Amino acid sequence: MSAGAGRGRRRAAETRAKRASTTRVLAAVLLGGYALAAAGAQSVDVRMQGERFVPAEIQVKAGATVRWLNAEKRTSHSLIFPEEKHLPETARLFPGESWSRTFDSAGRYPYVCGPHPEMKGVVVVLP
Ligand SMILES: [Cu+2]
Repeated sequence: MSAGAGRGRRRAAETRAKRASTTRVLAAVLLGGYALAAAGAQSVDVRMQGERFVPAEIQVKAGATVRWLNAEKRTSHSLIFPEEKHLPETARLFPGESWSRTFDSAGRYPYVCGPHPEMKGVVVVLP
């Protein structure tokens, strides 16, 4: 074995170490960016499926947007927030349609489906 080959192996090992540390930095940057995006504009989906809201209860942070997506084959649904009398019932959501609401204030926001009042859900908004 020559001295040159030994230096070559050391260089290769150094390159591998640098690549690994670059990967770690990139991963940290990507994860950090993702966490910031989640904190800034959290977006959560609730599916309307099998005449149920899935999940029926969700917890989000203030400022989050919740999107209800009708994932049925043929049934339409709507949303009513009975404790907020000033809010009208939403339009009927047909399969594939969705409706979104942004929750700016902490609290409990129960809701039901207009045509199927046994379909109930709640959005818990944390400060
Ligand atoms: Cu319904």
